[in-house]
Amino acid sequence: MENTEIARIFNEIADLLEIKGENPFRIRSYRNAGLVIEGLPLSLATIVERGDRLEDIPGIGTSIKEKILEILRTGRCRFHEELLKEIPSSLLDLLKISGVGPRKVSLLYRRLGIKTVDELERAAKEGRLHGLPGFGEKTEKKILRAIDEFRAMSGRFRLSVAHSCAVGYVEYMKELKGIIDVVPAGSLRRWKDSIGDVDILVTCRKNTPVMDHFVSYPEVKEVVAKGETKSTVILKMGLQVDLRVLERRSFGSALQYFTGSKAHNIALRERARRMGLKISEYGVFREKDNTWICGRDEEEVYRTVGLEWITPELRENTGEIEAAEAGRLPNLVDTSAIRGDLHVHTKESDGMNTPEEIATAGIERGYEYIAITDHSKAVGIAHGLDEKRLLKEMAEIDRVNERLKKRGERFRLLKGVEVDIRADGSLDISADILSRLDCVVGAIHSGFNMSKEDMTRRIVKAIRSGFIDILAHPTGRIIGTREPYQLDMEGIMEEARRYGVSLELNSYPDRLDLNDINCKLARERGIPVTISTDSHGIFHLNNIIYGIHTARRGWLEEKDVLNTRPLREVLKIIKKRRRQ
Ligand code: DGT
Ligand code: CA
Ligand code: CA
Repeated sequence: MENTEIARIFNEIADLLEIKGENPFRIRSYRNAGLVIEGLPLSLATIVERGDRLEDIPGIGTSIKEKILEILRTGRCRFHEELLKEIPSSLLDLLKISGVGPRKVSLLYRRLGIKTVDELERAAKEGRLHGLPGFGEKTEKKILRAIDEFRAMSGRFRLSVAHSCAVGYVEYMKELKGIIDVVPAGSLRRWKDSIGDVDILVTCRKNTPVMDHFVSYPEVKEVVAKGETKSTVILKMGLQVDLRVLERRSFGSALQYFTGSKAHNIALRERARRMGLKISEYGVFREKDNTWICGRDEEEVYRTVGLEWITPELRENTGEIEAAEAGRLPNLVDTSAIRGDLHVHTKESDGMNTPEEIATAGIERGYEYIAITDHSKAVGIAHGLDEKRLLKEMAEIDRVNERLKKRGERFRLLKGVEVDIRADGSLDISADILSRLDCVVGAIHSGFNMSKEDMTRRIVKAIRSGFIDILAHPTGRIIGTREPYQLDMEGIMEEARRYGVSLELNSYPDRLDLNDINCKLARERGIPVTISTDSHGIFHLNNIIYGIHTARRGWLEEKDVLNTRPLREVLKIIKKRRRQ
C-alpha cells in the first residue's frame, strides 16, 4: 500500500476521534503521523522490508507503528474500521465544509440526525439550524455559501497528494521497455494548488504495450476507458489519471496543449491565427495550405509564434504572453536560490525534532540558516511557550550554535518565535523578549470569524507594534477546508510595506498562503516575501518545493524573496526594519 493511502487512514482516524470529542493530544498524534508519512522519501513497505525501525521516524510511536504494520500486513486497520462503525463516514465530508468543525458536526448529527452535505443544506435552507448552541441565522447563510464552495472543490486534490501519486506512477511507467518519455502535464505541471486530475503524456517505440502496463498499476481501482492512444483510470485514493500516447513528432505541441491552462491556450491560438498559423496538439501549421511547421519540442512551438518559452507555472493568461513577446519574462526564483528557512517548529512546541536535529538537516540541505519559531503560550493545543520556556530555548540555541561554530560549520540557527496575534491585535510574548530574538514571526491561530474591518485592524495593529518581522500565513486559508479570513489585503500590504514587514508564503501543502495571486500583488508593491516551510519535523523541510512553485506562479524573482539572501543580509534587513 502507498504511503498516501496509509496517511489518509491516519488522517481519517484523527477526524473521527475529533468528532467523538476525544483527547486533543491523541488526535494530534494521528494527524502528525499522517503528515510525516506523506512526507517520507521512501515507502513504508520498503522501510519495513529493509528492516529499518519505524519507531526511529519522528512522530511514529508504538501504537502508530503497530497500526502501520497491521495495514501493511492485512491492508486494513481494525481501529479505523471500528471507529467507522460508530460514526458514519459521510460525517467526514461535513468536516470539509468551511466553518463546520468537529464540535458542530457532532451536534448536527446527535441533535438533528444530519449525516450528509445534502441533509445539512436542506436543514440550513429550512432554517432548522439556528437554535442549536453556536448556530445563528448568519451561520446558516455562511454554511450555505460554504457548501457551494465545497461542491466546487470536491473531487479536487491537494497539489502535494497529486504530485506524489504522479511521481510514483511516472516511475512505474518508466519501468516498461520501449518507453521513451513520460511527463505529467495539466495543472500538475503548472503546479496549481489543487489538482482535478493528472494528465500523463507518453512517447514510446512501436508496439510497446503501454496501455496494458498503464492499467495494471497496482494502485488502480477502476479502469474508466482503455483505448489505443488514451486511457483513463481512477486510483484507490480517488484520483483520476489520464494517459495519452503521442507521436514523437508532435510531442512538443501536445505537451504545450495538455499543459494548459485553457485560457493560456486560447490566447496562444488566437495569436497564432493572427500570424496566419494554426496551433493544435498535433503541431503548428501554416493556415493557408495546412503545412506542418513544427511540433517536436515545446520551445520551437513558442518560437514559431514569436515568443520565448514560457515556464508552465506562468501559463494562466495573466500577462505572460505579452511579457514573452517583449522579452521581459521574469527570471523566476528556484529552489537552488533558497539559503534558509525562517519558520520551523521543534519538539518544545508541537514539532518532532530538537534544534540540533534541525540544524543538521539544514546543513545537509546546504542552508546557511534556519529560524526556530515555536508557538507562543496562547496556542495551548500546540504546547506553546511562555517567556520562561522561550528563554530556555534561546539558551539551548546558543549552545547548538557554539557547537556548530567549533565544528567549523557555516550554518546558524536563529532565535525566533511564532508569536500569536491575539484577537485585539496585541502580541502574546512580552516586548522585552521579542526584541531579543533574531526573527519574530507573527500569526493568527484563533478567532478567525471576525468581520473584515476587525480582522484588518487586528493585523494592522500587530504590524504597527514594530515587533513582527514576518507575517505568517497571512490569509489563514486551509485549502479545501477553511476559506481565507475576511481581510483587506491591499490595506495589509500597504502597512507591511511601510513597516518593512515581510509576508510569508507558507509552503505547507494545505496552506500555500500567500497564494499565487497575492504573491504577484506583493511583488508589484515591493514587499519582500519569505518562503518558509512551517516544518513540524525535518521531513517537512522538503515542502519548500510547493512554496517555490507557488512563488513562481506569483511571478517572484530571487530578489523578491527574503530568504534567498545570505544570513548577514537577512539580519541586516531585520535590524534596519526594527530601527525604523
Ligand atoms: P485540472 O485537471 O482541473 O486541475 O486542470 P487541468 O488544467 O489539468 O485541466 P484538464 O485536465 O481538464 O485538461 C488538461 C489540459 O488540456 C488543460 O490544461 C488544457 C487542455 N485543454 C483541455 N480542454 C481544453 C479546451 O477545451 N480547450 C483548450 N484550448 N485546451 C484544453
Ligand atoms: Ca488535469
Ligand atoms: Ca484531464
